[in-house]
Amino acid sequence: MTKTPLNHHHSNAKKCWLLFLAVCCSCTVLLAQKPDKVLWFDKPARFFNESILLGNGTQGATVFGGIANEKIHLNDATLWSGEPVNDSIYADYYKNLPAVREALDNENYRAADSLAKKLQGRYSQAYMALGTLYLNLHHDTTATDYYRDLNLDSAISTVHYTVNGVQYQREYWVSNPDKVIIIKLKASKKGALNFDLGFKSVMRYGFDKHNNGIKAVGYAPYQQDASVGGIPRGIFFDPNRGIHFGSNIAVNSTDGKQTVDDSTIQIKDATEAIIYVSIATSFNGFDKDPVKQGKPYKPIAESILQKAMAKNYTAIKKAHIADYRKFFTRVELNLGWNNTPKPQPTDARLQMYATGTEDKALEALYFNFGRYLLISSSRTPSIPANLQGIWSYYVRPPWQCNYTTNINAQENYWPSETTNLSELHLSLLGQIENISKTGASNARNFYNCGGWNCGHNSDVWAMSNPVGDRKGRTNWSNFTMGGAWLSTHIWEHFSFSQDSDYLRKKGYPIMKGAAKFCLDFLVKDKKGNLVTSPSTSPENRFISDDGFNGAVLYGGTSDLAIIRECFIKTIKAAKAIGVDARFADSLSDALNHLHPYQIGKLGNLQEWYHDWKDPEPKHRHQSHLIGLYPGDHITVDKTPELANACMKTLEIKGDETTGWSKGWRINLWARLKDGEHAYIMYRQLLHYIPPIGDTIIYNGAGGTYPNLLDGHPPFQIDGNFGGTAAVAEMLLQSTEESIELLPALPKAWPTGTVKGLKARGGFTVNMEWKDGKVASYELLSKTPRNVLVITNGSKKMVLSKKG
Ligand code: FUC
Repeated sequence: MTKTPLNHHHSNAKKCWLLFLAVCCSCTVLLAQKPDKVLWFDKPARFFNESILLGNGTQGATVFGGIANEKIHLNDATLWSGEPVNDSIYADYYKNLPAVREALDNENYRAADSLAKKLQGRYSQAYMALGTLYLNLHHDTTATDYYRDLNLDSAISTVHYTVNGVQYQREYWVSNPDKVIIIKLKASKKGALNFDLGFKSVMRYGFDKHNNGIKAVGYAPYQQDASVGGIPRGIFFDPNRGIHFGSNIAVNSTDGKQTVDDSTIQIKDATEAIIYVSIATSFNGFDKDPVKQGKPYKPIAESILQKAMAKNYTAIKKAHIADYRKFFTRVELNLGWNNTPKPQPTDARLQMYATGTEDKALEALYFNFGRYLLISSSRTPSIPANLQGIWSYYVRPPWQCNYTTNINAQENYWPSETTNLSELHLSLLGQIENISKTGASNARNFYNCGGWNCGHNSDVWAMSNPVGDRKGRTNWSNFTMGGAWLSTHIWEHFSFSQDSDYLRKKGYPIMKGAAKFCLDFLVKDKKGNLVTSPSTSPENRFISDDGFNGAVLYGGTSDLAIIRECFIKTIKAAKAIGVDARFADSLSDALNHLHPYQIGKLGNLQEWYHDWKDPEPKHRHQSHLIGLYPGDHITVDKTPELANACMKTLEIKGDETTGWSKGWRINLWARLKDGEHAYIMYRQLLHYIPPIGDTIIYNGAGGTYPNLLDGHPPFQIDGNFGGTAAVAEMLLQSTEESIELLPALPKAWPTGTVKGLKARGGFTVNMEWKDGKVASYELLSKTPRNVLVITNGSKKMVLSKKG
């Protein structure tokens, strides 16, 4: 193995970039920036999709960077509508199951579709906006030299501009160690800083008496009914119910005068001021009443604020940077900078990229930004990143901003292990544990089965019932495999981390419960093979032989693919910790009797039990390909016919689809070892979507907004995470037996380096490649181990180094 130092990062390319900057640009800020680590803009954000998102994994701030009028949306991962799940209302729903099965046995798909609605329960609750901080600066509304950025090296956003010869600077960040949101303002001229600050909320809210600042208090609705068909339904507030919050806001200024009333703070004639914001909610766990058993949110918010204000500002900042960098710096990616266009705001770069311009640093920036977003949104125990991470300003967010467990919740966590953020996966794994509890009643109530399951959604209350309120469209409401799919994340976490203690004590029993539900739920088809009944294929529809456009059938490929993944991984888990050999045998036996994959007339992987036509052949979902990615029981090497059929399915679907779906397809093409197609789709994912205001628009091409957020449309964070995972998947793929380097490298990335990617088996991989071939690499693991490495078409056993 040849070894070259990994940290020289194409020094020539970098030198060119810096030289170019020095010649072309007089602005020192731009000189110092890295085009793969900084998002920047030359004007304030008008809309959310232009703003900068900050977060400590629980509290979030959305910064607009307004000149005279600044607003910052505040969020907390635990502020949701609703109360703990009451599943006793579903106790006898299983009595509706036999009729659906009978209709399906009789091939009466029309009857099955309408009977299946009796197997639907309530919709999930919604993630809530907490409030908005308003700053009115008493100076002109127009400025020169405006600059706004987010530095991914430090998770700090800055804004500066000049008004009447005075330069104003701001710095924003959200600290995880100290739990506060910080905004520091500074004027270049003594005493030139004059502003007032207020808080508003779309929740019910008011202000408690406070001598030194603002104490905002409020509460979320105890019930928020999802909109159906775009029509909003009930939203119910009661001060004695639901999650309550407190947000304390205070300012430290070096000089000047501070006036405080209960709802505003005024600063006059200051030179520098630091705003501290703390947030706490009464949420105390998925099964605790947030009022009767709620957390003392008011004293918590107060104590966070007092502690932070008593601390040295620089110390808080240092602790924030160190804490964030502990995660962020684990991976360093360089795809080459040679053809990066001249320094331009991020939105302009995206627009140029959409015209076909090469910008490898932008491609790396998107990857880095995805890791940044996960670090910033996924550090709350048992509360994973939701459809918008933690950033939402709606009372009625799109799709309730919940957890959608037929792809979206899972896709959020695809980069967690491969890009070396394994601890962040724990938020999801904790929630899966909670879902396994509500899911056990669910399995019993709706299907008379053991184990646990989850339908199409979940929320902060770990709800798991099928949604739809008995009127929902069956193509998505009646999904039964959310739990089985989620359970595979437990294996992924073990496979990468090798944490057998976790697997034994926590993970395996949950996996076993998910598998037990599937075992109980399976029935025999007319040939004696095992199938699910009823079954759906997220969120697609078929046209049956007699022309019925339906969604409920038996033996849908996606259900069976998820069950295969669930069983294969549960068997592996049982073996890894040496338990339950007999249960594992029963799973192997069921695997051997599952209705096998079928290849359709068009050479595609058949989605339905029968080779039916699709009313929408280009449908965004491709859940029947789960065995190829994120699963691994379909591979180019071991099951080439099935892999080919998957490819055919993707070809039929084409490349135009929603953001998350593009994110998924890049990974699928990478697993098909087609780096060129993966790259085409990566460019598609980065397709520029112009900001069109804050109204929620549900159509248009999927892609990327000016602030690099994924557009379904509307904004949905899963595409960011799917895209980030996909870059890793193009550079490295691993199984429990082997590691393949550059399995799907596109021609566009002939030269590069990556440090810190993770492979199954607990390995860390650093490598460098030149002319499309691996030039050098090193494997590190806690204890040195032999592993089969595939590079440049050849295989060899390599002993990893300790590290
Ligand atoms: C599923 C998808 C939609 C959207 C929603 C949140 O229902 O089919 O495209 O992503 O989740």
